[in-house]
Amino acid sequence: MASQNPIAAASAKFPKPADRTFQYGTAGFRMKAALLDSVVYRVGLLAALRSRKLNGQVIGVIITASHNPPDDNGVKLVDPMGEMLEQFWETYATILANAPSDQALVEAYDKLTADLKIDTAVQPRVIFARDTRASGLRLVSALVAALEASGTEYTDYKLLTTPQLHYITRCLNTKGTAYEYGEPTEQGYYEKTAASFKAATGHKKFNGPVTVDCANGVGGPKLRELIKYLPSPSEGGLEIKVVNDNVVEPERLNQQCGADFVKTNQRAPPSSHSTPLARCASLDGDADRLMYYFVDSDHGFHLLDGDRIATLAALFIGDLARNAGLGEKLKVGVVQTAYANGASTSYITQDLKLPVVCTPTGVKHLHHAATKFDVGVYFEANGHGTVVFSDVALKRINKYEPQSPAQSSSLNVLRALTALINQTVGDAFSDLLLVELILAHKSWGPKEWDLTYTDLPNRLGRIEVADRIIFKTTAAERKLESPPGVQAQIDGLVGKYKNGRSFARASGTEDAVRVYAEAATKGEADDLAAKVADVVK
Ligand code: NG1
Repeated sequence: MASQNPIAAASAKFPKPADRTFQYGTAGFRMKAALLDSVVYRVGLLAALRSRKLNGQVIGVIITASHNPPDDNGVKLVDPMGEMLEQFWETYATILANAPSDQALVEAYDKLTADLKIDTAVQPRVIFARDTRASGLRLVSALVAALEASGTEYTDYKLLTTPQLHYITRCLNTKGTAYEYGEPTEQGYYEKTAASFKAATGHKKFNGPVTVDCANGVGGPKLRELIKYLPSPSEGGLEIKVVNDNVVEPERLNQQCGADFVKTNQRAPPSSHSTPLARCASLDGDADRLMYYFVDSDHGFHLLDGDRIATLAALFIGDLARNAGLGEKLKVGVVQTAYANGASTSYITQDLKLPVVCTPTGVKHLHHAATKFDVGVYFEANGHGTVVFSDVALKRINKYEPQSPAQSSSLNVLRALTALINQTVGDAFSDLLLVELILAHKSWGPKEWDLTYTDLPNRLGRIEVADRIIFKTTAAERKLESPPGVQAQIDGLVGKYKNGRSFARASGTEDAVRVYAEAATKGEADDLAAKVADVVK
């Protein structure tokens, strides 16, 4: 009987590995690609349910494992406005992924349909894309099988960066409404990004090229495409040098390059031959994270991470709002996680005089908190983030009548920024162009940007423990409430170091506990991290 149900029949081709339990976490489902076929099939079913529940709005599915090694892969859902899947539905994803048999899967699917009062007459619509991993196409076939078995109308956008799929999802769902976001195509994305970048830059000059390491991932070919839409260097446009864009050999993805390599190792990719003060940037494997860095004349390496991008954006947007005459009417705020360098937090609150909110790790938390401001700037230290403008802020910016030519020019830049910045999710391309145009407006090189504040020396460690689940946190992950007594020991250690700060939390994406420490000197930060790691072990 079971084989007559199309969902069970198709599921039989993608059996669940018996010994595995899956969990939809901060990064969706992510693991060795060989284990993912059943998971992707079931995510396809959930996408259909989610679209039906939302009256046929388009749901996005992206197949990527971002900065993970080449033989990993992953899958994530995108909600209609381009945001991450609503948190409650993560539980439903987990239920479907763990149904032990084809028949149990059908039962779980039917139960969700009934419990969530889903109207089965609604036509579900799903779009999807993937990064350049070798396993991507195979996983797409599992996804398509689910979409066909559930009667879903779908479009395969083939290779896209994650932020591009978020953009297109939002465009499709807002088309013809007052909130139309753009043309729902890859070309529409390039056109909107390029036109707004040009408008925001005006006649400002770029001080030399920027070299972009694309992690040998999907960002390489897509950045080359975007460049075709930007003004050329001979027209006074920005020169972007694309490196590490080998997607012909997928095993090179994220290897010795990319944003995660640079952030974790605090050094440039070995292939980099950057000259002093030249601007360099690295994307991750699906182009949603961005890191900047440069070397100075004694070849010292300087990292300009997500905290730096956030502070630069907050500084510039705050100034623009004031200069446009909207200072009192736009509440700008910054959202960070516990991993933000303490010096960046002090700079934002004391120098920029802007409020900072700290949330748990994972961009969905930051994004949510950022929407509480008129203009919310949010970045994880690892370079994933964006700026979101509330509907009220957009109305104010678009309706305001400038009182002077100076106000008018600031207002024009601000308006262009609202279109340039991908408000659905962190987008390395729009973040890159944002940084570049800010530096051009300020006539700053990377050194001037770096001098805005001095990072506290810090150390991030990864500790393997017997059971990471026992590590439970509070205060936006800055304190441990369990195991009992551990936080008191950490506090005791921290108190012994000048400018000391440290916390431990279970990773949401790896089977480990992460320990972060910062202090007045590098030696002390390393020492504090090692001592806290001993407490955690
Ligand atoms: P976990 O493994 O929970 O620390 C990591 C990153 C997050 C976020 C997620 C999702 C750090 C310290 N943690 O989370 O910021 O990007 O992966 O990819 O960078």
